[in-house]
Amino acid sequence: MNTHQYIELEHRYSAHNYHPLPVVLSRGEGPYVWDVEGKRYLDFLSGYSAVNQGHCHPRLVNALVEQASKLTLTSRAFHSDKLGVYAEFITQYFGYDKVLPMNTGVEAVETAIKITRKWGYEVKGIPDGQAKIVVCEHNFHGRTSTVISFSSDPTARTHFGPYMPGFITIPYNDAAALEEALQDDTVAGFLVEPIQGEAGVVVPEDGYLAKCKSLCEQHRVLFMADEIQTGLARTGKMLACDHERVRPDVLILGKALSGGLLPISAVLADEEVMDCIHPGEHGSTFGGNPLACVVAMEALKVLREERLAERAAELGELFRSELRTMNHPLISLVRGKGLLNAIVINDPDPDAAWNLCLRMKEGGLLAKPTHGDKIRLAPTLVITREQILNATDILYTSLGAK
Ligand code: IF1
Repeated sequence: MNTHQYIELEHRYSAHNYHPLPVVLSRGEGPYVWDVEGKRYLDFLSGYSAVNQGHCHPRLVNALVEQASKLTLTSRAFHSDKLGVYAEFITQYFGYDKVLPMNTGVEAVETAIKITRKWGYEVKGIPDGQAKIVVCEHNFHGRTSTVISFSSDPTARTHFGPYMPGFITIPYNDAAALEEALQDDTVAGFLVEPIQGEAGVVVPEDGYLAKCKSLCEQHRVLFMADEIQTGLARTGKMLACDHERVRPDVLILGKALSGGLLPISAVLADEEVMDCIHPGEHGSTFGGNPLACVVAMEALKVLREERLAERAAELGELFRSELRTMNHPLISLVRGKGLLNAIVINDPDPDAAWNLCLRMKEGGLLAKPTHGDKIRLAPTLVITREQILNATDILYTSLGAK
């Protein structure tokens, strides 16, 4: 079959819950993917930062294959020989007392919400049923019914009600707004993306996270960092919070925790928080399965041993500098940190960003617009300097004459 036939098949039998770029991929290796006609592309979306280690990293594939032939799932009805080893590894890796392993990112966000509410009642002493969590406008934390309840995006919310109560929305990048919200002593947590990814890679001002963490400490509120997209070396540090030396009370990870091989997520916290959860109160069939434990440990080792955070920092500077010196009238803004970047397209045509992505695709560079006029540009972190420069050449050519 060819591209058109694969797309037709998907359209016929799969729900229309996405509008993908018209490309059908069949192979990935490092920074590259190939379509069914054998054309090679630089992947500048990287599974929305799930493939930080590069497509099909050999160490991760080997770890997966080896464990898959031994034991993949015990459920949590029994122990496995991998969970304790993994839990020790990841808690020491990030410096927390305990981890609660889940699968998808939104499951980890839901887990963080449940743990924070329970801590609010049982430790902070909030009257039962009254705990609130502060969230930011233009957030993206996943697509379950609870999480879209506090989305500010009509597309995410319309006709999915009734909505989960208990959330207060404030403007992003506005510590004063958080201070005001925290006057309410029924607030248990503040859930925030260190950089708003889906909103178009919105980087808050320097010091914002540190100010918010300090306010949370003053008001005995848990600082809950959703590092599902910004974590794991993507922004040039192991965690985006590390840029401000902020230590979240609740750390939420996903995506590249598996290097894109299978869904793995995690919530990390110290015992005062994590020990509010007792046997039978939370979990999932696949959470902490031995296959995920083995892959996640290898994925974290690869990030460190291949120095992918340092690489993201260095190549991110190069990339933004190249984009800015292009000085192309169609690019009104370049923003990002490390290798999580976006350009804002300056064109009245609502399809301008989409059409630019189509031209980039023809040139061998894959990316997709977010919220209309912004194009996220997030390669795998194993990309080389030469490949970054190749990508900027393709982008420049696709932009057309000034
Ligand atoms: C889709 C967006 C990105 C996330 C943050 C939690 C989750 C995500 C900060 C939930 C997931 C993914 C979801 C995917 C596309 C992608 C995305 F455009 F949807 F918003 F990256 F920006 N917190 N983001 O970014 O993790 O449950 O998906 O594992 O739903 O289309 P998940």
